[in-house]
Amino acid sequence: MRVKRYVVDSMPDALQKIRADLGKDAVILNTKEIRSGGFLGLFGKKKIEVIAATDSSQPQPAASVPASLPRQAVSAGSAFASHMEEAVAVAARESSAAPVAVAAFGAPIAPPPPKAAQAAPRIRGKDELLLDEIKQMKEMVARLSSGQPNGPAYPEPIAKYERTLLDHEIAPDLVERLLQGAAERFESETSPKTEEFARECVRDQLKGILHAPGPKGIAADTRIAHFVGPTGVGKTTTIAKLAAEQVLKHNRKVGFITSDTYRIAAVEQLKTYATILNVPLEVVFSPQELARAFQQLQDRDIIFMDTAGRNFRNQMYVSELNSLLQTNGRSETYLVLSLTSKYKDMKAITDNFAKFRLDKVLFTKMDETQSYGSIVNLLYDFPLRLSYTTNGQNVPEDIAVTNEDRLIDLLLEERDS
Ligand SMILES: Nc1nc2c(ncn2[C@@H]2O[C@H](COP(=O)(O)OP(=O)(O)O)[C@@H](O)[C@H]2O)c(=O)[nH]1
Ligand SMILES: [Mg+2]
Repeated sequence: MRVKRYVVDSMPDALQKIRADLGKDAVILNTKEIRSGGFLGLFGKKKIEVIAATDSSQPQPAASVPASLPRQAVSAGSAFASHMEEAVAVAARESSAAPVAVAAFGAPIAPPPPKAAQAAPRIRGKDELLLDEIKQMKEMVARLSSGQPNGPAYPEPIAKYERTLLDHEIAPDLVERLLQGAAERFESETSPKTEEFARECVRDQLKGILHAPGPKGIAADTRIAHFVGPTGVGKTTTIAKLAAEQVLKHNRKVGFITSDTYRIAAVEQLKTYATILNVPLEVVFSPQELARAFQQLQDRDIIFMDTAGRNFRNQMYVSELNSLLQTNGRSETYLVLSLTSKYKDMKAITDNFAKFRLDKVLFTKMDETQSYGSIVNLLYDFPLRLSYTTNGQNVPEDIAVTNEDRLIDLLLEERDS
């Protein structure tokens, strides 16, 4: 989602700019008359301020839209856009006469739209994706509308991070909390109020969430490492990467156990890596067979246990899997999550697992996204420790212990969106 603020002389000007910047599917979230220049806001030139958004992060080729279209309807290019136009049109109509607040993106915006303006009931029967996008948009409008009435919520050098952190899909209420913390320090300390100091204040807030004492990676005395998580996130591939490191770099004797017997291909996949690395593999079909598997692998320094990715939104599968996990001190359980998943799903899965023992979280597919906010969301919501991040399909190289400082740099980098 991209949101932009425009200050223009007339609505046709705005439409033209929005089409060029945000593409034909952009929608207008709010419009307002303002005075620009002048003295204390008086005698200034009358301008129109327009806040527009698009659900796409890529600019799209502009379609020609006649300037006579109603002001909320930038285009009818997609089902999403047209539904949002409808919803936003109501919001704008209902709130146009109300006083103005200043919030996110430094843009003056109207107070929260009344219930009638909520979009979801208007599009019953449309697919889930559509609902999801509209929900995001609703949250955005609500967030824009919840600003404080007397000026920007944060000092300027802090405020600019709001957009960046939201772009990374850090939860809006968490962004607010982080920036409030950063702003408090920025204002209370005697350090010069520079951009660098502002960045440091925001950095420290993020670090407070991401950092946990203790080793992130597989410790030298780890005896069993379990990997759990949904299907297709990259558990087996990650095990191969980590096992290679243990064999090649640390000269440890490695063993594999897999309980993923739901798909023949899954066993074959691990068998292939086992052959390449010359590592014994035991396949278990039930918790009762585990003892035998451990017996077979008793001479191994470390055992990697691969598990079936199932629908872990279903609590029953979680309990079943939990019965396979060893809980002695030298074992640890890695929850594997893909950064390409929606945070809501990650949270539901982690919630189910959190009742059992999870130690660390491992994020995969960093190469497939530019939004890393779910890492922050997850570590804020759950007492897990960061471990590794993977960034590609190549075994063994595409993995590293997560470097918080580097991750924070990425989170604070302004993106061209
Ligand atoms: N782009 C990318 N693909 C990955 C990464 N890790 C795993 N994959 C791919 O994701 C797919 C599923 O991986 P797999 O290990 O079988 O997942 P599992 O079902 O959780 O065991 C495979 O095609 C992997 O090559 C990663 O970090 N980046
Ligand atoms: Mg697998």
